[in-house]
Amino acid sequence: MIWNETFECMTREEMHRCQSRRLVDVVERVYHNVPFYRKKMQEMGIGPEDIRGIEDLPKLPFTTKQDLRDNYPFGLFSAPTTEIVRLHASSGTTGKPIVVGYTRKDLATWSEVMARTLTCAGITRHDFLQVSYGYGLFTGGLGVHYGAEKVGCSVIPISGGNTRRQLQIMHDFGSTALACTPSYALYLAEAIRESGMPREEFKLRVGTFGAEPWTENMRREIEEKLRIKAIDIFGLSEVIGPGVSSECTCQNGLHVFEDHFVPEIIHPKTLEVVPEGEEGELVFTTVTKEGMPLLRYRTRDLSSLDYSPCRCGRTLVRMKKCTGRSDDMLIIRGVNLFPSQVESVLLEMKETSPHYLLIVDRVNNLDVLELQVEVEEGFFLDRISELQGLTRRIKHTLESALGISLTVKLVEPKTIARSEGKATRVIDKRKI
Ligand code: DLL
Repeated sequence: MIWNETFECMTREEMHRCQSRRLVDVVERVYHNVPFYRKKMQEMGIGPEDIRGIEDLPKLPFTTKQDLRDNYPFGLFSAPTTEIVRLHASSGTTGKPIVVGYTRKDLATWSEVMARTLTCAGITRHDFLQVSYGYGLFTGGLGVHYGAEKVGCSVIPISGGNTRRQLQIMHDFGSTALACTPSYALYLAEAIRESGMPREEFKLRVGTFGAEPWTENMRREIEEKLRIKAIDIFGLSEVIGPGVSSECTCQNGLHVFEDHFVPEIIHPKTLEVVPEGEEGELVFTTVTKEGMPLLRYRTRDLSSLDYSPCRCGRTLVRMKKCTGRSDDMLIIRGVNLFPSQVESVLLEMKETSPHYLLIVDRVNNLDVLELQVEVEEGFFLDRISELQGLTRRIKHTLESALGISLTVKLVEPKTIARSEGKATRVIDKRKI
């Protein structure tokens, strides 16, 4: 089944015309409403009249996470706050989050693209959908929720965590569909096995998984262990949240909802658009958003685009499953984390040096994070109680700054290997 055949199955020419019309409108909008974009365009010597269609996209300026941070919190909004009806946020490169604002129309767009996403996975109003993404500032929970209500599913807004309760509800309510991160899906699979509840008593048949990279191997493992079809869904807060693209049941690339989010692939160094099919950095222009439209937003996610037709009948371009990034952002249990966030917290503490190492691993299908940090020279603490106190303080400060739990290990000065070039800050042992 296809949710919206008009937009999901149009010819390439029709899609071009649709994107062109919408691009012209959005450029006009941001030029007049967002000083940041007006200034950028003026500096480049272009105005809205220079953008006549989608072929003019490469003339427009890029937007980066840094730009969002510089304009924190609401500087890139293109609608007055009286029109903004929802705010969401995700981690930025330092302590400050990235903030996004939605108008009522944006929420309707979001529900629409999420309804398409769920339909792509074969989810219908006959399904009981357990939404185990976090609800809150993170876009996962509420994003899936509204789309699922639009489809007419029986939505179970259980949010993340509390695995025992997840299993009980899944069992007792007869959940047929599951939405969560792929790593949590694997964790749930193990938990079902350990609970001793027979798999036959569960009705689960499909899952829509995303918010972090996962491989074909992981897909196979989830599909075997949970005995379901595992569908990859992609999105980012800056663009809308989940609902940017989704696999269909062919599981061969993710259909981008390109009538709303126009994708490009650029070379991360030269910033030139690469030829079709080549891998590079994904860039999105939101052509229908009102609250915070973005021009050529650099996601830092690596992928490629495939315009060939798909067996499902959708003509929407497909992006390759994302498995890497062109920056150092880590995703740990669905939470985005930059090593620089850890560094800025450590730099504020006089007892620790900025020499540190983040060790990420996956234990029982759950990501675990350990921080090893050197104690400042001359500060080495002899008393165990002092050491424990400092460890607790670092752990507490980081956990509240990052929104993720971790273990902290203090090490003696000069024990973390120094490198001659770029320091190694992260050892990622997860074999996904
Ligand atoms: O993770 C939105 C989302 C929620 C997507 C639920 C899918 C499901 P952010 O927290 O802003 O938003 O993180 C966005 O997560 O730039 C990618 O690096 C990564 N990411 C999201 N989905 C996938 C995926 C949500 N399917 C960042 N595969 C993005 C690989 C993904 N990486």
